[in-house]
Amino acid sequence: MAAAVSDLNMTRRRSFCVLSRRTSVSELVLRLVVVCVLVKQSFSDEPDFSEEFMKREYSLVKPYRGLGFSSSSQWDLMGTAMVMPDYVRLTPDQQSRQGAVWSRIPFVLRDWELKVHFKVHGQGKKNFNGDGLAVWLTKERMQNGPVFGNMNQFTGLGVFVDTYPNSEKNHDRTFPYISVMLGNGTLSYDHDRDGRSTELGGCTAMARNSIHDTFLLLRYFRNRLTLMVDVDGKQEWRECADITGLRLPTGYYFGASSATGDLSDNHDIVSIKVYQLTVEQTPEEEEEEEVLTIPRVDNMRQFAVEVEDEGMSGVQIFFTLLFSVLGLFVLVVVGLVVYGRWKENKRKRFY
Ligand SMILES: [Ca+2]
Repeated sequence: MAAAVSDLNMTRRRSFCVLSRRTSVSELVLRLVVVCVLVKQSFSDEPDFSEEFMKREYSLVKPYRGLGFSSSSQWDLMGTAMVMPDYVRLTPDQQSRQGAVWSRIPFVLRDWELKVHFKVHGQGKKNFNGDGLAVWLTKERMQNGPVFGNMNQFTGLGVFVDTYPNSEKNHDRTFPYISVMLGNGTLSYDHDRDGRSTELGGCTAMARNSIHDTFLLLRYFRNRLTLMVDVDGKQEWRECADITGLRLPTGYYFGASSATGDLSDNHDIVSIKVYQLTVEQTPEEEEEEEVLTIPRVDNMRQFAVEVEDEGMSGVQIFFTLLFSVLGLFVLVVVGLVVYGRWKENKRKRFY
């Protein structure tokens, strides 16, 4: 995928050189004609990636040698997570399990792409399975908790492959549902509502018990986060969420976690591949660069996220004006009546 993106996105010049060589024994003349045609292929509406490649130190790929116990390994295992020859099993298809795998190295790249090959499968019939898995890029690591086996009120990115509809109100969406959340250390993921109130975007993806390989892809560049999925065996990415103005500090950790409750599934990670995207920055962008300590989204109102009301709505203003005018009218009428009575009393006293 990364290579494909690179091919598409790079602005390149290709030189086709046609060498026309005509050799004749009698003439002993060698003529060389070089015709160079410069073809400029420009995809100006696509990002200008001039370089991109997999970063091994942040990636989790086969063979998972020493994973979790060797000091040279870049990953830690937690809970029920187990290394198998072809995948890392976060939880088996058994009740009440929690497992995770966490990168040991703080991630410092600014623009990147993350491709996760995962597999969720089990014996349970549809909606008798759970709960799903999550992929993380967070400040915290190696914590137990209620959010797919990780802590709540996390700081950073969480991508949830939610395979069980906890909220009864969620009849309008089909599960498994993949969604993104940006935690700031105080925001809570509401498991009973499948994280709906804090969701920045998401989509349905039939990623459970699939006969195809299932992938998700996160791309982050120029403060824009795109989530894509490939779960239908079509070898093409389908856009799932697109969030602009998302500001994420560096120095966080990649991880993947999962939990089962009364319902269960096998939750497996086949690979986590991290690619560096080299995006040329404009001088303005370089100037704009700020020291970020807390992740945030510039405009939360672009999502269906509950935000505090900052002022009165148009309807509220209308009714406030209406009642003010009515109140003033009543006061004037009462005043006139009182004045009339007072004047009449005064007149009576004179006679
Ligand atoms: Ca759920």
